[in-house]
Amino acid sequence: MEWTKELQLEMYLQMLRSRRLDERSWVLHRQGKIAFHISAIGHEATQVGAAYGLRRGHDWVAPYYRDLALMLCLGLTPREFALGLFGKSGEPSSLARQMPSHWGLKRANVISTSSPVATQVSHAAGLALAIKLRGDDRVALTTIGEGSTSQGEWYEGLNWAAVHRLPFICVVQNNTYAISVPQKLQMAVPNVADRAAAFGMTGVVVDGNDVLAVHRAVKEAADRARRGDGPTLVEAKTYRPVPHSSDDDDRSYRTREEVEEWKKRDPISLFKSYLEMQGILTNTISEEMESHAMAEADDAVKFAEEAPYPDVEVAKGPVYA
Ligand SMILES: Cc1ncc(C[n+]2csc(CCOP(=O)(O)OP(=O)(O)O)c2C)c(N)n1
Ligand SMILES: [Mg+2]
Repeated sequence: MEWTKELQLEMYLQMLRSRRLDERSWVLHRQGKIAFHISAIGHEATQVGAAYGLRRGHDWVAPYYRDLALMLCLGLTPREFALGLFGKSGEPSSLARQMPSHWGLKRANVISTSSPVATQVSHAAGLALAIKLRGDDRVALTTIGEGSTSQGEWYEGLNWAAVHRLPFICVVQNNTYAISVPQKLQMAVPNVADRAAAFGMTGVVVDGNDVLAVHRAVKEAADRARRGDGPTLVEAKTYRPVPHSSDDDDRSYRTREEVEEWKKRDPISLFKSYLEMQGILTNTISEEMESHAMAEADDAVKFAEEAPYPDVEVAKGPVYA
């Protein structure tokens, strides 16, 4: 697979946009300005690679809470994200009725996210069935953490997708923890993707810190789905270097040394060095991109801080209609 310079720079910028906005969200939380944040830091290569493997805006996506970088690639604006952080009027996912990062973006074919983990998998399998019945050329992609693959919905969704050879992709973002629970207490196999054989679908393990590798894997899965050759389970191995959410203290279940080790595999640093080595990313471009990402985060926060809260009648309304 070949990647143009432009495409690689675009993916790099997407990773940077997500990281800077995410870091800003942690600061807002520590300043006491927002109540909650759940982070995509460390997962940017997985999510940007997956987004770019799709026909964005055409394919259907059932994401999970950690998908900030994925959502930005699908067209969620930083302002819209920030409105969600502050619970302000105009938030597109649920009119600010759900917690932040419970995505939904109608114009981008992103369906509403529910808090119980793995429910998105059955939704995506249903979307994939609808696509097949209509005979269109879309695919349905869902994302999930490795811990949540212990839920029944995950087995049911994947089995269904395999039995009916649906245009379905499940990207498992394996960051080795489900809050405090390590992978070895969730499953007796080394790879989530090893289970693909039991469903009768293609399973792929990929380096989730390598945006190009994830892009290739998801693009191949989407091509397979569009050919009518059925679903794919893509497992992206990555890491979460920050606490599970702003409500978690990760010092209680892992060492600082372990977290420090991650810095050697930070997906943004890795891709940056690669692009510099290839002569694709120059200092000038890099600085421009940094300023762009920072300005976007500044603008989003200012916009959301100044935005009004929803009217009580709107805030009380249902999430699902
Ligand atoms: C059915 C259900 N059980 C428990 C929870 C609480 N919970 C929210 S996130 C989470 C951990 C999920 O870990 P993983 O699937 O590995 O995803 P990660 O957060 O690591 O990306 C848990 C247990 C929930 N939201 N839904
Ligand atoms: Mg996890």
